[in-house]
Amino acid sequence: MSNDEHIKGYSGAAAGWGALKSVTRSWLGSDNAVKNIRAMLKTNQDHGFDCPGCAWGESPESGLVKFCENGAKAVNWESSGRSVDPDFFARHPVAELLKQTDYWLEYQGRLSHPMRYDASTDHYVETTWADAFALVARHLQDLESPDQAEFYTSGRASNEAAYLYQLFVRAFGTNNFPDCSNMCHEASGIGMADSIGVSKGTVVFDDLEHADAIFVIGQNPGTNHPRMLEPLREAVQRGAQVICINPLKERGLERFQHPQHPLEMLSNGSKPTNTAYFRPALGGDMALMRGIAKYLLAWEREAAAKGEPPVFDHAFIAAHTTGLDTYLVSLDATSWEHIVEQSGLGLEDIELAARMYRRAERVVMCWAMGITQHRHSVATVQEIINLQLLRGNVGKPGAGLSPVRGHSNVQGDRSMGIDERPPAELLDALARRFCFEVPRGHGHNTVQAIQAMEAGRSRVFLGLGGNFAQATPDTERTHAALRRCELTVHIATKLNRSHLVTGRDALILPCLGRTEIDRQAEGPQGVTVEDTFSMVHISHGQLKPHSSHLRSEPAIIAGIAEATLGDRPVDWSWLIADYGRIRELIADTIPGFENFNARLEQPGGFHLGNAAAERVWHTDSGKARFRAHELPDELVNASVLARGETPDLILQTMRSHDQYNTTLYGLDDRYRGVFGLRQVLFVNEADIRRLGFEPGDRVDIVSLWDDERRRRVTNFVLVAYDLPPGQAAAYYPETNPLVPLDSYGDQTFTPTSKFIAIVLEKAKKTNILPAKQA
Ligand SMILES: Nc1nc2c(c(=O)[nH]1)N[C@H]1C(S)=C(S)[C@@H](COP(=O)(O)OP(=O)(O)OC[C@H]3O[C@@H](n4cnc5c(=O)[nH]c(N)nc54)[C@H](O)[C@@H]3O)O[C@H]1N2
Ligand SMILES: Nc1nc2c(c(=O)[nH]1)N[C@H]1C(S)=C(S)[C@@H](COP(=O)(O)OP(=O)(O)OC[C@H]3O[C@@H](n4cnc5c(=O)[nH]c(N)nc54)[C@H](O)[C@@H]3O)O[C@H]1N2
Ligand SMILES: [Mo]
Repeated sequence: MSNDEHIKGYSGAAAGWGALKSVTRSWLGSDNAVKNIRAMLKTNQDHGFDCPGCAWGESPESGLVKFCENGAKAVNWESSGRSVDPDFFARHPVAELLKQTDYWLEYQGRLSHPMRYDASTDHYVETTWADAFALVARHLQDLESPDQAEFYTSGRASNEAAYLYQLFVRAFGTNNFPDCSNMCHEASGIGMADSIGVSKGTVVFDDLEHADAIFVIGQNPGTNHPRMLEPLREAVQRGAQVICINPLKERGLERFQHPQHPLEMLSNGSKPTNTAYFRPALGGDMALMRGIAKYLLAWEREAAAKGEPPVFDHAFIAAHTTGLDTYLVSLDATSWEHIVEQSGLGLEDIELAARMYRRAERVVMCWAMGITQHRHSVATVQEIINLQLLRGNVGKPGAGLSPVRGHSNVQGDRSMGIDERPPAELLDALARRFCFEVPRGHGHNTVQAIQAMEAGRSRVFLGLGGNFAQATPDTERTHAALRRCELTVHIATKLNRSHLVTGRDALILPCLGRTEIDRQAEGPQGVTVEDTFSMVHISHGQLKPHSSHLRSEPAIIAGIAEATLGDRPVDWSWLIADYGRIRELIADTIPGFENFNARLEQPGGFHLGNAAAERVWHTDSGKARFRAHELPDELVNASVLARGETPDLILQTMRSHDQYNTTLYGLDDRYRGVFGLRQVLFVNEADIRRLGFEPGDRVDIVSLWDDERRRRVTNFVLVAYDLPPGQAAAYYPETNPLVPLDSYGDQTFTPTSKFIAIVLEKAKKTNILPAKQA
C-alpha cells in the first residue's frame, strides 16, 4: 500500500458520526453483535456493569445512555465470540505465536481454559485448576524468601479481587506489588500527598459544572476519556474558559459532536471544546506553570503598590498553607529566559494563560500522562498545586485538582492496598484484623521488579491482568528478565505477548470479564470499583460467561492462596462464596469503607470523601504546603549530553484512537488521520527536511542513553504533522523498546515515556507491510 492510503488527515469533529460508524463496525466485528448491543445498554447503568474502559465518572443527574465510542470498543472486545482454546494452542507453538503482532494475538478471542506451558514441546497444554494452583504453590513454597516473587496488578481488577490479592501476598510475606500505576499517575499521588495530604483528585463531577476555568494539561480526552468532552463543551457554552495545554492539536480538544444529540447529528454541527490552546515543549509544563505564577506575583506586587485588591488569596494562604515565602523566592530566582526556553512558549502566550487563570474565581486543573511520564513529574505536579494554592483554588466548589486516572479501577486498587510502599496504618489494620506478621519493608515497583528478575533475585512473576511484557520499558531487556523466571503466571481474559514470554514454567489462568455474570456458591456476585472522582459503586456482570471453565479473579486468587497457605489467615473458599464477606473485611481495615455493603445500596454508589476538598490537610504541619523546586537546568539527561551526543528530536509515546493501552482494537487513528498503520513517526515537516528526509520516508529510530545499549526500532514511516519544532510522537507499545529502563521519574520510578532523546537513521529494510489484519 502507498503512504497516501494510510495518511489522510481528518477535518471532522470528535465523536459524532465517525464514532457511531466505528462503534457499529466493532459490534459487527465481535462475532457477537446482538449480545453486545444488549450489553452496551447496561453499561454504567444502575444494576448494570461498570464500563471496563477508563476511570472517568458519571454526572449523577445524567439520564443519558452512559457509554462512549471507546467504552463500546472495550465492551465488544471483551465479548468476542472467538475462542483461544486448547485446540488453538495445539495448532500454534509459542515460538510461532511470538511472530504475530500484538493486534493479531488479542484478536484471536477469549482465553477459555487454564493452560500450562510445556517447554519440551513449546506448546501450552490444557491443565486443571487444581493442578495449576498446586504448581503455583509449589514454586512459591520453594523460594528462599517471599521477596523473590513479584505480584503485578493491572488497574482493571475490582476492589474485591485487589483486596484478596494483597491479603494473600502479604500473608505470604512480601510487599512486592509492581503495578500499572507505577507507570501512570504515580507522580500525581506522590506530589499531592506531600503538598496537600491526599493522593487523589479533590474534585467531583459537579465541580466541572461550576468552574470558571478548566485547564486540561497533557491529556487527550477525545480518545482516552471521551465522556469528559461533554462537560468541556458545556463549560465553553456557558462562557467558562477551557484552556488546553498540549503540544499536539488533539481533535477532541477542539470540536465535539454529541452522538446522543439528534439535532446536532442531523445538522452535522459541532461545538468547540476549548477557548485557548497552548502548545509547550515536551516536559515544558513546569516552566509554563512557573511563568504563570511569576506573572501573578508581578501583578500582586503592582496591586499592593497601587493599593488595589490583591491577586493572591491571602486569607486562604494564611489559614491553610505554609512555605509561601520560600516559593516566592524561587519564583524570583527563576529567570524569564529559562522559563521561555524550557516551556517552548513566548512571553505573550504565558501572559495570556496567566490572565485567563487570574480572571477565573474557580479553577479546576486536570492532567494526565503528558505531566506524569517525565523525570521531573513530581515537581511539575507540585508546581500545578502551588499555582492553585496561590488563589485558594483547592477546597472550594468549582475548583480543585484532578489527575484524571487511567484504568477503570486503578484508583480503587491503590485504596485496597496494592501499594509497594504501604502506609503503616494499612499494615497495622491488617495485622490487627488477621493476626499475622505483616511484611513491613518496601517492596518492588515495576522498574525494580524488572531489575530484580534481570539479576535473578526474583524468580516468580504473577500478573493479575495487564500485559507486563509490553507495557513496560526497554522491551528487549524486560523480556530477557521475564525469561529468567522459574515461573510466570497470568490471570487474563485475552491472549497477549506477556503470556508468550515465559519463564521455565508458565500458566495462563483465564478469568471472567467485568461484563460477565459471576456466579458463586451463594449466587451471582457484584464487584465494586472507584472512579477518578472517588465515587465507589457496584458492578453486576450481565452476559453469559464465554466458557464454563472460566473463574472469577477473586476465585482464582482464593484458589492460589488456599493452595499456598491453607486456610491462613482466612477461609478463602468461604470468603468467595459471597463477595459481601470480602467487603466486610474491607470495611474493617480500609478507612473510608466503613459500613461498605450497606452504603452500596445508594443508587450511583457513594463518595469516599477527600480531606483536602474540605480544607483539612493531612500533612505534618496540618497545612497545605507550597513546594519550591528548582526548574531543571536541562531536560535532556545530563549524562546523555556528557557523551557529546545531540538528539535529533525528543519523542513522546502515546495512544492512538483505536487502542486500549497494549490492546489494539484496530489499526486506525481517526482523529490524527492515520489509517491501517501503526509504525508511524509524527514530526513537523521542517524538522523532517532539516534532518535530510522527506515525508513518507522510512526511518529507524535510535534512542540515546548513558549506557552502551543501542535501543532501536525499525521501519517507521515519517508523517509530516503539526507539531512544535524538535518534537516527535509515536505510538506505544511499539516504541517501548526505546525507553531505557533506568530513565525514570525522580521519586516515582515512572518510565519517562513522554521524553525520549532520539536520532533518526535511514531505514535499512523497507519492505514491511502494514501490521497484518487478522
Ligand atoms: N480508549 C482508551 N482509553 C484509555 C486508555 C487507552 O489506551 N485507550 N488508557 C487509559 C489509561 S491507563 C490512561 S493512563 C489514560 C491515558 O490518557 P492520556 O494521558 O490522555 O494518554 P496519552 O495518549 O498517553 O496522551 C497524553 C497526551 O499528552 C500529550 N503530551 C505528551 N507529552 C506532553 C508534555 O510534555 N506536556 C503536555 N502538556 N502534553 C504532553 C500528548 O500529546 C497527548 O495528547 O487513558 C485511559 N483511557
Ligand atoms: N511507552 C509507554 N509505555 C506505557 C505508557 C505510555 O504512555 N507510553 N502508559 C503506561 C500506563 S499509563 C499504563 S496504565 C500501563 C498499562 O499496563 P497494563 O495495565 O499492564 O496493560 P494493558 O494493556 O491495559 O493490559 C491489557 C491486558 O489485560 C488483560 N485484561 C483485560 N481485561 C481484563 C480483566 O478484566 N481481567 C484480567 N485479569 N485481565 C484483563 C488482557 O489479557 C489484555 O491483554 O502501560 C504503561 N506503559
Ligand atoms: Mo494508565
